[in-house]
Amino acid sequence: MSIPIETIVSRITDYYGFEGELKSFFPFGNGHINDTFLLVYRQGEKENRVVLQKINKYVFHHPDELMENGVAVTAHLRKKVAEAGGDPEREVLRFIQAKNGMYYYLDDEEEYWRISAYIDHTVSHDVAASPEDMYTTGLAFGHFQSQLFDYPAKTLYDTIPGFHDTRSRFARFQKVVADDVAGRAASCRDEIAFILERETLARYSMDSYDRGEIPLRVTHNDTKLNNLLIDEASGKALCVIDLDTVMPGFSMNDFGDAIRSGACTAAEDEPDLSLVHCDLAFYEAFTRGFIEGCAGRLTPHEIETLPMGALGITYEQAIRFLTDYLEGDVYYKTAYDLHNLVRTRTQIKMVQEMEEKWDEICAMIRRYA
Ligand code: ADP
Ligand code: GN1
Ligand code: MG
Repeated sequence: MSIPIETIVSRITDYYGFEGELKSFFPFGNGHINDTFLLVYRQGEKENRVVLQKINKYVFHHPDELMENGVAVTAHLRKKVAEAGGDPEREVLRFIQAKNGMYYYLDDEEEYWRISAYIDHTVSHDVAASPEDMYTTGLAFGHFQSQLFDYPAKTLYDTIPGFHDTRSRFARFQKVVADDVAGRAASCRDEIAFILERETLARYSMDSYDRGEIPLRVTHNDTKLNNLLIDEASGKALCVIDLDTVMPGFSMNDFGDAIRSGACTAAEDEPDLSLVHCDLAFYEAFTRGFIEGCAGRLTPHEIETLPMGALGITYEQAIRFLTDYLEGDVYYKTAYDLHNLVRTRTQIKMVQEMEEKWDEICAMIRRYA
């Protein structure tokens, strides 16, 4: 039995020492992992908004380590933004410290709750509106990687071990298909076959790393379009959020996940596949921004691997959604029974289109190398 949210909010208010009257609170955002709420306090004319999140313990086994990473990484980012003459309050996520100095509240059921400052007058998109949007998104995610270029990677915890080890995810997928615990395998034979036929895609990133061809960097690892806040007034990318998976990783995966989500013409769960396409104008605009944002730090070989990053991470996402469907929806939030299967199909469609347009994509990347 979980504690009612009203009780949690009231305890949090006290624990953090928020002043004023709690005007309202409501579920917020479109994340698939944590439970997110916006809390609005009013003190006279002033309004204070904060974001409350329950950290998903099924996904993150050590929320204390995750918060230690988050606090350290945001301190580093704040320093970089200040040095560049930016506004750290708007350009960097800020976790709020409770009265006792802790960065989370642990409830009686061992659930972890944290608070971040709400960055107002921003929006986040599930689908990109224009190539120009994709260019600023690329700049932001590339710049994020540049800002972490000198971050001591060894000091970060792996918040999800093997997160983008597609090779291991493939092996696990084979087992999940064989076990078929939810009795759903018969309903998705074509999708299973599509994934099993492409084991080489599962091997690419980890094999490249093992051969010493690509470096390990500090990366975001979850560069989905809606993990970026856009300034409402200027329409420019403002702040990279959802920092729970910032840890050592490959540049191609950050590139890839943003292409997977941002170069797609429809939502990740669009049931009508005729609306789902990989838009090359969006793809190219993101590439231009990303390479510019990385500010010369990518090696020539890393740039060459970017299209494989997009293809590989989209394929990995198909594996992840289908794994969850076969396991009975234990990982991602879902709204209906077939949700994870519908999501799998959009990823498969994106993989197919990237394969069809492969030569064109590689020629485009070469122009930016
Ligand atoms: P999840 O891990 O579940 O994806 P996120 O940290 O991405 O959770 O938060 C979910 C959504 O909430 C984001 O996509 C964004 O729209 C919104 N959001 C989260 N934190 C903030 C913040 N500090 N300011 C404004 N919006 C936020
Ligand atoms: C999750 O947390 P959110 O919704 O931004 C997931 C990503 C997936 C994405 C697919 C920690 O992202 O890896 O790519 O869903 N995050 C985690 O929509 O697993
Ligand atoms: Mg998110």
